[in-house]
Amino acid sequence: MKKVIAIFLFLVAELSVFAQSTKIIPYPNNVKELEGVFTINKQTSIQYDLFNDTLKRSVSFFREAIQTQSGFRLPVIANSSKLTNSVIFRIVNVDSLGKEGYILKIQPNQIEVSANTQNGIFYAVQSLVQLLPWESKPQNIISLACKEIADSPRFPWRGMMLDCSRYFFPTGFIKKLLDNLALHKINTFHWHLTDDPGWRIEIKAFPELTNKGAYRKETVVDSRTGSLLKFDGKRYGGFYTQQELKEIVKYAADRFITIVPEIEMPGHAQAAIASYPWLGSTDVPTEVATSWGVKPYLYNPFDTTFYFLEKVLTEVFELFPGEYVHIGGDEAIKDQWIANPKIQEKIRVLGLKNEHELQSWFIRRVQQFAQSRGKKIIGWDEITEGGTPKDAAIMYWRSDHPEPLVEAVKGNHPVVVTPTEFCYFDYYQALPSKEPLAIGGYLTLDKVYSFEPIPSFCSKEQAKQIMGTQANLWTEFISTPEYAEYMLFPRLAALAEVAWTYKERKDYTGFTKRLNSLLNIYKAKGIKYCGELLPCAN
Ligand code: TNX
Repeated sequence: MKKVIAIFLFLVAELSVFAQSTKIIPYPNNVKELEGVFTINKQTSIQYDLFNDTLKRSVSFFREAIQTQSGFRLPVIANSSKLTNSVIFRIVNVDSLGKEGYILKIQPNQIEVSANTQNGIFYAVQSLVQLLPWESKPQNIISLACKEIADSPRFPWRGMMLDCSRYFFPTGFIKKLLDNLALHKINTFHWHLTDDPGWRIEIKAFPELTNKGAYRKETVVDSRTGSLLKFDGKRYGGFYTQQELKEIVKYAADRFITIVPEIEMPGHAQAAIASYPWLGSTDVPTEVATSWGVKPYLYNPFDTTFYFLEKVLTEVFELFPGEYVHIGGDEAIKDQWIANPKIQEKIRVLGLKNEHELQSWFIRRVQQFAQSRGKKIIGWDEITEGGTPKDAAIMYWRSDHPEPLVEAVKGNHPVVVTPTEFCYFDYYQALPSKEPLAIGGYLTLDKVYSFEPIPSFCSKEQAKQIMGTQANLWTEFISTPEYAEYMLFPRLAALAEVAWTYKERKDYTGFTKRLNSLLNIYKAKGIKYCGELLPCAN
């Protein structure tokens, strides 16, 4: 009997691997393998309605990929003048495809790409690009196996967060990262731009934020040494000018990625308070933080602070056109609010019970300002403490504190589920002894893959509040682009599949096989991924 079960399980496993022979990550939600191949050669033409400017961008990504693969640039012609040996792009109107879905039909005589929107066309192109023969050198003829894919994502928020405060990452790296997010059909780049060790966004109304706040006098070398901290003695810093930010926002939009900027409050505000001491909650001036961890510096809750934050946010809203702004809200220990008699008086005058309610009042005030400018706020799950501001979205991160997740869902708030246990890519991914120094934790590729973003307590109706998930790359221990890539890839491939592919379609064995092909693209693109200890490395 045992033998029969073993043979059965083997066959099921084989079948599922066979079913996933289409080497696309994240795996499409509908694939039908067809007979035959389509051959791309010098005579293959690209066709689309040349008056439809919106298609031009996505089509050009496809042309560029073919040029890299084959060395030739495919001619573009107007729609329907030639039907064979063509790749035809069309905007259609198919309800089931939604905003980001697409159909990709590879037949022996033509490839048809269709979607309701340019976003969908772009994702079809990403799938097509992954099907190219990256395992071999550029070729004159490219053969693609025929198939029909009808695909659309499980979640609308498929994200990745990068902390650029602890370490600053140059614009060239951010652009490369955006390219690579797009390859994985990630559509949200959450950009952590302010924190204690550095303010990274130019704000014209408050130049000291970057004159002063973007630089620290030195950096802790190994913060695990407890009270015996060692410092490198070197000034460190940098920031993004508004001109650079505008370029990056456009670069992201061209790849259908929305940037969600994060301006931390009321805590993680030491760099801002170092720049403008009147924002602080004590009379003792401070400097930009030189080490990591939770610092006591909080903005004070007086009108001058809101004047400041509203000016800052007005500039932020102009730079970032997306609907959400992230207002942080995490790890705001209340010592300075407790110790300040004027702040205690404010709590009394406002009729609040304690400092948690003051934080909630603070965030609500910012939320109302954002709302008046047509923006929504999202905050880390601590913003549920003392009462969740109405209409705020919650970013759930504390795996060991499930209460805010339950409260957010019950309170009808949209939620992005990004718990430390599955989504913290600053954690080790292999045995710590074999890896560069990291913050701690242990998050392997298969563990990321096993993540289910919809909490088991959710009803079908409540599940709709889960907007999606994201990977978080905090950078206390990640000071270079190379190391950031090592921590991100290929774990991001696993998370992308969690966010895009329906639960029933996921298959880790199939994923690791397909990952072998994706690694060839990583190599071609010069991504310094973590190749060691991968299940597919042998
Ligand atoms: C917690 S996640 C933080 C960050 C740290 C991170 C390190 C969150 C909202 N706050 O400030 O960088 O842990 O893993």
